[in-house]
Amino acid sequence: MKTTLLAITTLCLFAQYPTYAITFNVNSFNDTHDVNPGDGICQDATGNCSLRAAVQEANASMGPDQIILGAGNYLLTIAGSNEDACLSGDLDINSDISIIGANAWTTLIDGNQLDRVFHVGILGRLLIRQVTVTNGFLNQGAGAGFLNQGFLDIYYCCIDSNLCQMNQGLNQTGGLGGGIANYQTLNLHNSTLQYNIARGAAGNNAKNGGGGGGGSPGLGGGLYNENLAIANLTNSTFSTNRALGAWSSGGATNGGNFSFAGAGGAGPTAGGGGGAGGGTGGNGGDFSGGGGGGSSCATGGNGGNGGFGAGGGGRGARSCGGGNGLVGIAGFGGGNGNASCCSSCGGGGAGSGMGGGIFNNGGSVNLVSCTVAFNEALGGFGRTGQGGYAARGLSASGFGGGIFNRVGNFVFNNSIISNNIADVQNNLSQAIANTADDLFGTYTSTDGHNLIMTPGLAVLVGNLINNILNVDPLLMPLANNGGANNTHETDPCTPSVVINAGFASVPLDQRDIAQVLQADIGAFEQEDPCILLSRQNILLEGTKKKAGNLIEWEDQSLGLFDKFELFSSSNGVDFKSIEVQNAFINNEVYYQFLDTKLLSPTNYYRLKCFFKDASFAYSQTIALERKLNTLPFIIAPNPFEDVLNIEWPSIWSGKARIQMTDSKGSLVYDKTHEVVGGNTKIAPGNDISKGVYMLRVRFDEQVIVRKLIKQ
Ligand SMILES: [Ca+2]
Ligand SMILES: [Ca+2]
Ligand SMILES: [Ca+2]
Repeated sequence: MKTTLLAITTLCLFAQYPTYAITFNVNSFNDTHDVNPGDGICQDATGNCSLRAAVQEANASMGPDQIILGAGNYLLTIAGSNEDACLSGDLDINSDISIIGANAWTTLIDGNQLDRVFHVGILGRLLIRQVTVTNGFLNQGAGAGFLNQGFLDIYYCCIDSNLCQMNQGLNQTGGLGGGIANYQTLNLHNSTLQYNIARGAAGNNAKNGGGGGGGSPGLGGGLYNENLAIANLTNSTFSTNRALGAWSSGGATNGGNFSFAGAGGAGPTAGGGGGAGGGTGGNGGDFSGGGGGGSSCATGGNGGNGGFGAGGGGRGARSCGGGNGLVGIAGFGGGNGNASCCSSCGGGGAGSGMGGGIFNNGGSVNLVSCTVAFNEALGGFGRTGQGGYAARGLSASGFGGGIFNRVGNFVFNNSIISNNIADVQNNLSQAIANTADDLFGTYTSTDGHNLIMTPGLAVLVGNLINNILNVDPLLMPLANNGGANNTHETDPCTPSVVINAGFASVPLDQRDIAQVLQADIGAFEQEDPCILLSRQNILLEGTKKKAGNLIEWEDQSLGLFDKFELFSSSNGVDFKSIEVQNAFINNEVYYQFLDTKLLSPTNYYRLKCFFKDASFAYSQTIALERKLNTLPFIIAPNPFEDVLNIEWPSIWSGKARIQMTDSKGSLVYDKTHEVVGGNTKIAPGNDISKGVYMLRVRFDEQVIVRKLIKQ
C-alpha cells in the first residue's frame, strides 16, 4: 500500500514540476522588457531579469521553462491592452511556462489596474504556484486576473480583487470572470478566489427622445467558464466575489425634434438603436442589450428585446398625437426597457448578475472539496425618476449567488455552497435585501456529501447521499487559518455540521491538513478538537454591575497563552467576539472587561484562549442572568447642565416615556421617545433652574427613577 502511495506522489510531483529547459531567476521588481528575446538570457536594459522579461524570453524559447519569483510586489507598470506578445499590459503566456513564487502571502503580481494580469494564449500553458494575482482591471474583454485560452494550472495561489467590467454602450464581450475567465482547460488546486468582480455595461443613454439601450450582465464574479471549457476545481475557496449586472441606461426628454434615432444596447451582439422617425430598436443576442426605439412625431419606436441576462431597450418618444410604441423586453434576468410619457422616452433595462462565485456557460466543471461562500450575484439598479417624464430603464434580477450553471455538466462533491446572496442592487451597487440564494441550474453529484444552505431553484441529480440541505455550516469569516491562503474555518465548539460529514476522496484539505477522523465537507478540515480548559487553568467569572456585566478571568497557566478572545451569546450557541486582550503582559494574570451591550436578560460568555503556536482552547461557558430592570441604564452626566445622555439597554426596543419633576413635584419634562437600544440625548436643562430633579423612565412595565442635579 505504501509503495502505491509513493508512486502516486511521485507521479504528482512530475506532473507539477516538468523537466525545465531553462530556469529564470527574476531579480528585479521593475516592469521592463527583455532586450533580446530568444537569446536564452533574461536581461533588460539595466542587465536585470524582470518578470516580464522572463516571460518574453520563455515565450521565445523551446520547451518548458521555469520562472522563479522571490517575495515582493511585482507591479506591472507598462500600460497597453489588447496586445499579445507580452510587450504591454497583461503578461501573455504563449509557450509552456511555470511561474513559482515564495508563497501567496509574500509574492504578489499586481496588475496595477492597467489591464488583466495573465493571458494564457491558445498555444500557452501556464503552471503558476504560490503567488497572489491581484489588481487586474478590464474595461472590455473577459477575465481580469486570468484569461485562459490554453492550459492553466494554479496551485496554492490567491486571486484577489480583480475587476472585469465594461464601459457603457460597448458592443464587446465583457463583464465575464472577475478572477478567471476559462475558455479551454483550467485546473485549480488549493487556491482562494476572493473579492473579484465581474460587472456588465449599461446600454447607451437615451438622447433627444430616442430610447436608451439595454445593459449587459455580469457573469461569474470569481470564475466564468465558457462553452466546452473544462474546469477542475479542488480544495479551493470562492468567497466574497461579486457578479454585478449593469445599471439601466437613462431616458431623455425630447428636445423639440421628434425624429431622432434610439441608442444602442451593450454587449457582444447588442441591438442597435431604432432609426429616426420611430424605428424599432434591434434585439440583442446572448448577454446583449436591446436597442432603444427611435423618436417620432407619430408613434414612438419600439425598444428592442434583450438577450439572455440583458436589458431591453427603452421606447422612443412620440408627439403630434401619435400612439405609444412598446418597450423592449429583457432577456432572462434582465430589466425591461422603460416607457415614459409623450415627448419623453425611456431608458434601457439593467443587466442581470449571475453566478457570484462561478458562472458556467456550457462547459464542464468538477468541483471537489471546495467552499463557495459569501459571494453575491446582483441585478443592476434601475427605475429612478429623472425629472420631467424621462425615466431610466427597469432594474434586473440576480440569480445563483454562489454558482449559476446555465448549461453544461456541473458536478460537485464534498463541497460547501453557503451564505451566498442573489438580489437587486441599490444605487450603491449593494444588495437591497440580502436575499439568500446559493445555486441556480442543474447540478450532478457522484459522491454526495455536499452542504447547500439555500438550494433555491437548483435541481440536484445523481448520487445525493449524505447531502445536507438548508443548514447553516456556521463558517467563520475569511481569514488566514494557516496554509497558503485565506480559508473559512469552522468552529469546533459550536459545532458545524460539516465536521466529519464528508468523504475521503481528497486526503488533505486546502491547507494540506490531513483528515481528522472522517473528512469534513468543504475546503477546510477542522483539526482542532473542541478543547475546554478546566477552571483550574482559566477561571472565568462574571458580576452584574449597574453599567453592565463585568467579566473577569484569571490565567493560572503563567504564560502559556498568547491572547484571549472573549465571546458573548444570547443563547449559548451563537457566540460573537466582543473583546481581544493580549496575555501575560508584565506577567499579569488577571483580566477584565465590562460588557455594556447586553444581548438579552441572560448572557453567556466564554474565552477563546490562543496558545503561542496559534492553536486554541475554550474556557468553560458562564451565564449571567439579570432581571430586565437591572439591565444597564446610564444617565449622565450628573450633575448636568443642559443635555442628558441616556444609554439604553441594547435589548430595549419600543416606546419609553421620560418625565422629570422638580423638588415640588411639578412636571418640567414629559416626552415619549422611540427607543432601539443605543443612546438618546434629551435637553431638559434649557428651561429649568438649578436644583434637584427626579427623572422617571417608563418602559413596558418598568419604571426607573434617578435623582439628578441641575447646575
Ligand atoms: Ca533575452
Ligand atoms: Ca499583453
Ligand atoms: Ca474531520
